Amino acid sequence: MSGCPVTTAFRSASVILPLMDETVSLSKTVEIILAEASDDVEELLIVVCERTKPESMAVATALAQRLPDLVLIHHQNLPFLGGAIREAFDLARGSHVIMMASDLETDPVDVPTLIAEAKRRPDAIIAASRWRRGGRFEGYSKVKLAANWVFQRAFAVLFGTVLTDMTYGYRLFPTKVVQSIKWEELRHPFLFETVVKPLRLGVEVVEIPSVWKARTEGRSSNTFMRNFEYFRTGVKVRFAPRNSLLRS
Ligand SMILES: Nc1nc2c(ncn2[C@@H]2O[C@H](COP(=O)(O)OP(=O)(O)OP(=O)(O)O)[C@@H](O)[C@H]2O)c(=O)[nH]1
Ligand SMILES: [Mg+2]
Repeated sequence: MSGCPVTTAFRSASVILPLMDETVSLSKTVEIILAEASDDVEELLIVVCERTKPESMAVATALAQRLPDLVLIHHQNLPFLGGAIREAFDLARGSHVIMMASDLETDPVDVPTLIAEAKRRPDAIIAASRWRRGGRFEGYSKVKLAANWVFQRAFAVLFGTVLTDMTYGYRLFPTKVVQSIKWEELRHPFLFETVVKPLRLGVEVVEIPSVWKARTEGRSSNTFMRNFEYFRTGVKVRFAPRNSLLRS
């Protein structure tokens, strides 16, 4: 029904960690993932670009030296956050991929829960939600919170889904699903594209609650005005012919 290849079992997860200006946050993210889920992790794909800070690069290099079988540093060719994740999708060797950040806003403590759920539902996308009971936002501005809620409700209706959080860049996907879809976004709206395209293709999406905490290190690479680009992405995908969403 979905037009995407089927995944019948969870084997391992490739964890994608895009990196710009994080140091301690990256180390902590890796430490927590390895303490909580190392048996299920295939690889940690740290994606860097020419704007990645030298001190962040140094932390990534040290991790790759300490964990040569696990950590891979990829220098992206496509620009921006979407470009970083799209290239990591194609590199992933695990049966599943986890899209998250290295700024601790996507709480790494939830990685084992994403994986446990994927073991029960290997063909589904497991999405972290800040709006589900048990999840929340800490340190998010009131204006952004209200705009986020209205956006979530409007696009849930437009896509006929009960999902509560379609813009959070913290999800686990079957690798075959992300490698079969034609991705277009390069900037932050990619985080939304990665749920709406699978939804249109009939892929099941399951949510788990998650707590988002504003980063204490580095800065967001997104701007408030860019959030309006998410509308264009949503409307375009909603009315695109299904077969145009897949790679040929
Ligand atoms: N390699 C790479 N990493 C990036 C790029 N842009 C952002 N990142 C990293 O991706 C993660 C998420 O980026 P943020 O800018 O914090 O995005 P966000 O928290 O989803 O967005 P807001 O909530 O709107 O601030 C962070 O760990 C960033 O360092 C990029 O162009 N290339
Ligand atoms: Mg962030």
